[in-house]
Amino acid sequence: MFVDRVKIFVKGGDGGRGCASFRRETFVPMGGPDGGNGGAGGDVILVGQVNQNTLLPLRFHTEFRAKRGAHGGPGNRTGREAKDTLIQVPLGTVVREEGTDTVIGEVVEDGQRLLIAQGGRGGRGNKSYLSNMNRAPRNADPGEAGEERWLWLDLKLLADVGLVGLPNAGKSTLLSRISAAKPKIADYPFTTLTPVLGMASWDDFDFVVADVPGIIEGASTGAGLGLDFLRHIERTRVLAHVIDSSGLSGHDVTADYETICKELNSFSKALSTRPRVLVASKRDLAHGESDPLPEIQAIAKRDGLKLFEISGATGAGLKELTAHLASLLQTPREEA
Ligand SMILES: Nc1nc2c(ncn2[C@@H]2O[C@H](COP(=O)(O)OP(=O)(O)OP(=O)(O)O)[C@@H](O)[C@H]2O)c(=O)[nH]1
Ligand SMILES: [Mg+2]
Repeated sequence: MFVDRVKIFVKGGDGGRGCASFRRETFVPMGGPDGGNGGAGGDVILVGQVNQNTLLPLRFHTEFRAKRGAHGGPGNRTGREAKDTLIQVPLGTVVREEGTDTVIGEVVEDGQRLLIAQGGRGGRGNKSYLSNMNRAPRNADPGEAGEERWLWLDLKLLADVGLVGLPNAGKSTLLSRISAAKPKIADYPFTTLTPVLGMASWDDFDFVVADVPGIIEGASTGAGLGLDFLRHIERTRVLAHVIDSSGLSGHDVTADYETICKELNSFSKALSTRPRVLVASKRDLAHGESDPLPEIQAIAKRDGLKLFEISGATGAGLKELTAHLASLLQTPREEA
């Protein structure tokens, strides 16, 4: 199961109590106040982890309470600050407040820290109330309560290229050939159930390719694996639309093509204008009259898209495709 949305409860540690105490020493008759302040409670902080790619661990552990600060002590002893509670999350984690849906922040870099629940300040000890007006203050404060709230964490994968297409089109096969990723590949639809990322490279330029589950009609409103994974490709910079061109799928390629475009467009405006290339897959299987390539070429021409003919089996066309994707990504955004 790929978990990309979890709800968690977080609470910063309470501040330690301030201390009310007076110096008592032999030969010092009227010792002044010497109660120290309480220590601050720990914060709850998210930390970006490049090696992590799901929010799954947070499904089993949903409550995070940071430690309270130590209480102040006599002899001006300040309570120790509590350690922060760190939660490791994958890059692309977006945090929203439950109820209001306000975005609190987003973790996008390795090691990036995002404060999600502040620890309370320590209470003042009576020493800090000492003034000319009050030489013997007896008041000390309790620590401030730590901030607490419910949050939604959503994961959006950060990839440069998103592979989109119908189930069984050959997306995972393509990813496995242009990167070291080992997605599951099989001759049935919906083999890929969770997005898989792979790192492809061309001439020292590395880029991340996301293989997502196949898209079917109605995906943008939740059909099939639906919205969950369309979110993942929302932020890719380039889409590679993979079309089975073996002629053996029994599908009408133009209708298939339109289905995917329609779903992407209705999911998000931004996706509909994303730079796109067409990939005719499984070329090694195509032959004769049933070869749908002319139809795919016509679509490419009509929509002004660059077309790549590839085969995951023979490796044909993969270099050209990888080189082109790399060059698209290296072009500044406005021109890409
Ligand atoms: N001969 C040949 N078979 C291919 C090629 N590409 C994919 N296949 C086969 O087509 C089937 C589907 O390939 P996948 O890569 O799993 O397809 P997918 O698009 O990832 O499918 P989903 O994950 O279900 O959306 C598998 O049996 C592959 O072995 C190719 O270039 N040539
Ligand atoms: Mg797949």
